[in-house]
Amino acid sequence: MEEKTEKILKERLDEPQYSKLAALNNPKMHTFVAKYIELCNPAKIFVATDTPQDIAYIRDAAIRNGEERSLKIKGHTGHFDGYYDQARDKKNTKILLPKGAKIGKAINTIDRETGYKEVHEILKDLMNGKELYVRFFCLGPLNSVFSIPCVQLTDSAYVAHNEDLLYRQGYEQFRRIGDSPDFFRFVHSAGELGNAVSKNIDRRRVYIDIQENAVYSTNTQYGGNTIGLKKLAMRLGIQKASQEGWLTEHMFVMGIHGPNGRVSYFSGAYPSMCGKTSTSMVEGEKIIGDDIAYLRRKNSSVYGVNVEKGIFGIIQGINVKDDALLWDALHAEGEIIFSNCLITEDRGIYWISKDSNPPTKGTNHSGEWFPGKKDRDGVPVDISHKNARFTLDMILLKNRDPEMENPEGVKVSGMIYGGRDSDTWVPVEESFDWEHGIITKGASLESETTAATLGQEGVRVFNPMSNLDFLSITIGRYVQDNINFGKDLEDPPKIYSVNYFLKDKNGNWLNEREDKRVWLKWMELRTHGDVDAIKTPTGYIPKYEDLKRLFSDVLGKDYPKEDYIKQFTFRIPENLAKTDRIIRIYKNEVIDTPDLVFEVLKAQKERLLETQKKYGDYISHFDLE
Ligand code: SPV
Ligand code: MN
Repeated sequence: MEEKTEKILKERLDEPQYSKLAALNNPKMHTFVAKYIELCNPAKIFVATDTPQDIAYIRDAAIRNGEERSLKIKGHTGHFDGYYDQARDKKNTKILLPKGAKIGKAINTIDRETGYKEVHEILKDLMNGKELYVRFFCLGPLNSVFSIPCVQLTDSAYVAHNEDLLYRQGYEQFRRIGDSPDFFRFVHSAGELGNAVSKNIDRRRVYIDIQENAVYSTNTQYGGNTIGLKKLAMRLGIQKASQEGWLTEHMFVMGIHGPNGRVSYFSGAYPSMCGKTSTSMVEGEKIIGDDIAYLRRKNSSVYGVNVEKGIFGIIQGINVKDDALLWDALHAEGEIIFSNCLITEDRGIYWISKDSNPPTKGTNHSGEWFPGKKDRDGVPVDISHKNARFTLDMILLKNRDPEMENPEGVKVSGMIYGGRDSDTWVPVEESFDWEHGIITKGASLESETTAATLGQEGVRVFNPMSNLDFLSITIGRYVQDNINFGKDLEDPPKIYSVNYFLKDKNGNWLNEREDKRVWLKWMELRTHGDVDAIKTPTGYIPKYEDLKRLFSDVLGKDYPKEDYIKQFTFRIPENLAKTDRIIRIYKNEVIDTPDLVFEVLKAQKERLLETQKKYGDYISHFDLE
């Protein structure tokens, strides 16, 4: 290491911590750590290796410094973020954009020099009086072509503890990479605390430096803003993937059981709160990951891995009937962090719609809570925050597929795109081919806003591949990367859309939550050509007979023909409006739309118009042709 770096590290670290750092032969990492120790000026520094003792030190520190409290069930802890620090801060999350670079207005940016200076001024002395944790992790399985080593600096033991549950330990991976500069860097400080929460959220910043593969996060605690390896690393991953010819996707990866012991792997992208985690956790199937996937090409197929090894999931609405597997895990002994839930007097946990017996007092993110409580703006305070979360290592899950640690990844047979859509897409549909799927399903993904977000309900928001919030390259380039990725593969994954949120004219849901188990089985069969399908202008839909059999086999339910007709009636006016909307967005709001996007969307529009001429607006009789 450089002399200056060595001097800083020797001065600031005690001998055991210094030796742990010095044992890694990576001068770039050493310089980075020394730079932020000098700037942020913590009182104390702890360097964690992959040993159980070091991991336990972090876990205990979170309790010791009041960021977490022990709960009734062994291993469970509760944590609160500040009342106004409960979600990803999109406004203050910015890509540091180098001079002259153009990325399009859909992506939040700040001039690199200005932003770099601003956040470094904020970081100055920000860890005053606090302990800094230096952590090493690995994105993707260890020792694999997918692995990306990461170093995280944080003054929050809660953040570091979350990462222990969510990511593979990476100290040994750092040993393996030697002096390679190819790693991601994260600096986080919760800043000054009051009542154990970040006090100065006006100086909350999440700045992403794509030039240095670094992210700086200040004056915030909420996981989506602070857990470097999650959505912050995703921006760096998207850029890296784009340069190297692979994909970083906001996708689950899961194994679906077919006939005769067959398991086929699927990945799936859905915007937040659209059923991504619950799909990956359905009964009877196997989970590899619930949130982020890396996908690479090999032997003319696609292979995928879970970037993480744990789940940071939304807890609202999890109930014994619909989420049996998660319910069991959340009630068993084991290391679980509950963030922004209600903690009852007997140190139990409660969340919105857990069961029909809500407690009448307790402590939540707003402090002491009671029914009818309002915040300072007169807004009612729910029993837990809508975005309240649980963090667990997937080792606690019975349906965890050990293949998740396979350094080769799993072969992906199908990719699914799903959004919240009350009236346009049918519940499940297969695209004609790779390009058609990427363009009319992935790149055309929209989702309706819910009561869980501010503003009007039911407004459609464009969210290509459910990755818009995390893009660090232009939308056009990202879509082109996706198109290129599957182009000349002999065996590309089939691409599907799903829609769990169809409603009838009176606003009633057309499907039950568990119906998705049938759609998954149908897609699995389709990838092997085991069932036929009906061609529509937008893709292939299931035949009634196949669904009837699957509803009976999978759910033990009858599936009346009327239900099929209601759900799978093809809606031409809505599909035409959607196609026009997407064409308009790619024309007006995206600076570098590939021509192919317009060609494929226009061809789809032509098919819709022709079909409309022949059969009218609403068609439920394709199968009678
Ligand atoms: C999401 O919102 O998509 C999440 C949680 O997975 S967060 O970490 O906030 O991104
Ligand atoms: Mn997510």
